[in-house]
Amino acid sequence: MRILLASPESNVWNSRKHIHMGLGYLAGSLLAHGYDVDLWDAAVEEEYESLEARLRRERYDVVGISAPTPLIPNAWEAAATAKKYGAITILGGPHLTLMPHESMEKPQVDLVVRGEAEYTIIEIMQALEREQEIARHQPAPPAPAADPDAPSPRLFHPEAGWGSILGLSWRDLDGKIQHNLDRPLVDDIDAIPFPAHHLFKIERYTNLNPLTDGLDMNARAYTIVTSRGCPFKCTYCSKPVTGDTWRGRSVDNVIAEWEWLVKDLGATEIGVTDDIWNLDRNRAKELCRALIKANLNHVPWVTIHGMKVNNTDAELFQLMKQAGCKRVGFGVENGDDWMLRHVIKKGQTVDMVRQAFKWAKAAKLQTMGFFIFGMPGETEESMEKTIRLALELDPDLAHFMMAAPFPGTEMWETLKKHGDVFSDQMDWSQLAIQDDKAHFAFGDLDKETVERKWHEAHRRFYLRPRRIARIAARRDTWRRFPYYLKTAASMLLGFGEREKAAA
Ligand code: B12
Ligand code: SF4
Repeated sequence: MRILLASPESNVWNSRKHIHMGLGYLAGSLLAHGYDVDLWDAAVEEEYESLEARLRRERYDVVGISAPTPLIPNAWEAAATAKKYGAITILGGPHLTLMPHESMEKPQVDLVVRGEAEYTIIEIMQALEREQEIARHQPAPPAPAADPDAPSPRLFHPEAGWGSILGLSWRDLDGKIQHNLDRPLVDDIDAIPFPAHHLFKIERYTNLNPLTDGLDMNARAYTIVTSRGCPFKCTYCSKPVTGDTWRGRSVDNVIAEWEWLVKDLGATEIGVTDDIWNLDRNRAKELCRALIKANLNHVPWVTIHGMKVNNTDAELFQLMKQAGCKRVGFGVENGDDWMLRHVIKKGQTVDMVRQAFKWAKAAKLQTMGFFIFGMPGETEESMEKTIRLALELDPDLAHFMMAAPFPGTEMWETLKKHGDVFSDQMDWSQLAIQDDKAHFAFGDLDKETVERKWHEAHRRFYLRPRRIARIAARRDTWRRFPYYLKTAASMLLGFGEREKAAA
């Protein structure tokens, strides 16, 4: 049985293209069980060959499509295309874990998988094999389509064992949608096969931080997940798949994958994409020592997402530097302690942030800060404090984002209770976090003010003479000048859509 795993893409501005580890893990699991699997990632395929063209050129029995919330409309579209070419369609990923029923109501979606899926996907393939056997004797009727031009949803024989696959949503022979019990998080994550890194067309992906390192389309930038989950509950954070418990891989298991990336696949940069890489500080230090011992510290690596400021110390940053780490990213979020404590609930203070940056800079690591604007309860004054903190910390890269309410988060619940912007007709594609539009107004704070402060943050941070001089002195700035101009247009010089309309 041939399987294509696909990631659709929105037209949201994004500075980088990273490999999709969810699909990589699923492909790794399928290969380990002897299945024939290919990847199609719109981020790097679309300009060469559309999904439709691929499906026309090659026949796949199953097409699996991944979607975070803002990409779900693209995923439905991709499923409709796959269905046209006769494939069984499976959707999975964060949005499907949150809202499986919504997608099961689409006739072009045959199966929905909730949660981690390395084991679920194998059980699905096995059930499909049993299903083929059964269908030889008693074929399942297609469900009648309301619209004769619409695709018919696929119905499945319960005897094939569909009902016992945890984390699966499917349709029985009466066309009734069945949501099986949830699948518990995988306990022993060392037992999961490595992601199929070798299947990615790695030279088409960008380096991990093109904004500071140049847009190198030929970088061999891989990512690695050394742990899954996070016990914190920041009110904006959506982590439906990896969950609220932290599960670390053993140091030996991580080193084995790292060695494969460096020695066999020629990685030139590695990104650690854990939710919270340093929850267990001792393990983080052990991992650094092991990278040094295994001579893997000559390939630079960065923490893309997961450093929490209050799980750090000076020794950790020094060890990271010796282990080859080039840059650390921190969720700073806000410059106002009241906001951090009562609204964001991040379990950190502004002083903790200052201390972590000091240690990281002393270890000669580059720094990156993530800042959020427009959380419920935010004021113009708290946003001003955030801008001032960004200027004071002066990271090499500051990511300013506008709060995006994902279902399942505390922020979503707050807005549902008090806000008036939500309905069942939500346009999910509007929830992209790298967009230049505020996603909601709350209390006295209107969208225009949030957008104005967000643009102001970019201008005040990036247009400082010292900063411009630093960027101008870099050789690759001039190599990628057109790309810089495009970024500047949307973030530095631009106005939000609403500001433009009001002007
Ligand atoms: C690295 C990362 C990125 C990278 C790489 C993107 C990628 N697609 O992997 C970059 C920077 C490019 C990125 C971009 C975006 N990201 Co991102 N990203 C992450 C991060 C930190 C790690 C992803 C990861 O490796 N997870 C580990 C793997 C094992 O889990 P997984 O991908 O969920 O896959 C498992 C299951 O979901 C399931 N599954 C997934 N796909 C499928 C498909 C099928 C058919 C099946 C059966 C199962 C299945 O099986 C997989 C194995 O168990 C996560 C946080 C997190 N912990 O997941 C955020 C996260 C996924 N990102 C998020 C968002 C919002 C985005 C953007 C939409 C941001 C934007 N522009 O607005 C874009 C979308 C880009 C895209 N095409 O997907 C949100 C999604 C929230 C939500 N409710 O949907 C997360 C959860 C962060 C957060 N806490 O808010 N991201
Ligand atoms: S933002 Fe980071 S620390 Fe907070 S809950 Fe999400 S993963 Fe955990």
